[in-house]
Amino acid sequence: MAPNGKNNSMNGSATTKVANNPFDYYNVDALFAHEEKMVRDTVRDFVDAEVLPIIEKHYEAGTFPPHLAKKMADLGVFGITLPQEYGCAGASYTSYGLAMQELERGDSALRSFASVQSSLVMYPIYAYGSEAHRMKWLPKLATADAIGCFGLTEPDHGSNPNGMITTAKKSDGGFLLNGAKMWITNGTVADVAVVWAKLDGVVRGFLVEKGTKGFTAPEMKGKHSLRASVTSELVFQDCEIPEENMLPNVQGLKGPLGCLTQARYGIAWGAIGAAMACYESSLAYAKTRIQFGKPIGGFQLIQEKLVWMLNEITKAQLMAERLGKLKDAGESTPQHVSMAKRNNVWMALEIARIAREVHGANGILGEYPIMRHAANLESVKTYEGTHDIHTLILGSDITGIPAFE
Ligand code: TGC
Ligand code: FAD
Repeated sequence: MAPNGKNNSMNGSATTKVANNPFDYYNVDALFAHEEKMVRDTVRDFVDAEVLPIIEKHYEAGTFPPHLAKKMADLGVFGITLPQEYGCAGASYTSYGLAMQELERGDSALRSFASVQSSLVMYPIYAYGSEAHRMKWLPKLATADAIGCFGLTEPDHGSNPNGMITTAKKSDGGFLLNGAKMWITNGTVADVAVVWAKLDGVVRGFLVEKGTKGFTAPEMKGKHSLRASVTSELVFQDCEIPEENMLPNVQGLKGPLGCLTQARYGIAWGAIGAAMACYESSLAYAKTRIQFGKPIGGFQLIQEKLVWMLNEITKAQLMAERLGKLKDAGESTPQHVSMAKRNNVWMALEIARIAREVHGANGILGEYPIMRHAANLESVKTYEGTHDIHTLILGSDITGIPAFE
């Protein structure tokens, strides 16, 4: 109440609103369509019921919970924006974003799984594949009866994929693939790999099926980040690919970069989910942890941290919501996506670090989600274009002078 005895809030309950929905200070919710909120709430319930109770155990063990792939498929999150004729949901990009936000509130590994399956495997098959490719793979990938991976990065070519040395050479009835990819999410468990290689110096996409002669996908071990995600090498030694397994409808680096734009969009939303989890835990902790005879949430320095978190989450939500609208209208550019990926992942990682401070020593325990998100977000800040590469993409766009050359 204000000193004059009147309630200062326009709707009469500003503080109640925060208490009821600690993540949505500006009622961004009102900007989403009914179906979009339904998608978000369905994925949110799934994460609360099926992911949060088990994820820390899997993170510690360094395993992805395999049964969750089918459950995510049942929610319709794989290839969620693709047409229904291929067994997909045909939903809006905003729905896709909200689903990614909720998955990453659970763990970045789940959002990674969905990003790769949807944006890096189903999208190129849909956008660059033949009708036969679409019919063969999309329905199976939508139901998780097949798992996919995306091989672009090489041991010596990360930020600069155009330098790739993996080659495809024409052979009788197809191609021989030689080279290696590294850091490939889901490589070991994938039934199909979308692999980018140079054919006569031009980047082309190939569908490499599990069990193909000359193809192996050993798992990479020793990660201290994204521990609940499978990461692999892909090795091709005179790997024989049938002619019909080349994606016919794209040539050049714009093929893989077009897929990255789809996945980076999902990450821009997903990062908000990780930030929400850290903020929610911090707010609850600050209200209950007593030091110097009162809850630490009563100290100005802790309040500043909480306000900073909520302020940044609110800005990130508005940016993602606007980006979703642009994308649904077909008006977004890759640079718009770069800005949101760059900002929102940075914001989430900063929030995770500040959340760890709010939790004091308890912040390093697996009992709280903080260190898991912080460690995961180090990968998220690096993959799909590092923070600095997105800075340079934007710098090039606004000055007209590319810094890469
Ligand atoms: P550049 O000359 O700029 O572009 C080559 C062609 O591509 C077009 N293009 C794009 N098209 C669609 N979407 C985009 N985002 C695009 N960016 C560029 C461009 O118009 C051009 O087309 P055309 O018709 O003229 O040929 O290429 P560049 O070699 O100078 O590269 C620029 C740079 C550095 C920005 C690019 O190489 C880059 O983005 N590097 C970062 C690499 C990266 O993000 N790798 C990600 C690997 S996959 C991954 O991390 C998955 S993690 C999954 C998970 O677990 O969630
Ligand atoms: P580098 O390119 O070697 O960069 C090292 C540093 O140099 C960075 O700080 C970078 O910003 C900086 N730098 C590079 N170039 C410049 C420049 N021109 N100006 C200024 N600074 C520069 N890849 C896939 O293809 N498929 C996947 O499924 C996949 N999954 C991944 C999963 C995980 C867990 C991780 C960690 C990575 C994954 N990646 C995947 C690879 C990821 O995309 C690359 O790690 C990323 O693109 C960066 O490449 P790099 O690690 O080789 O770093």
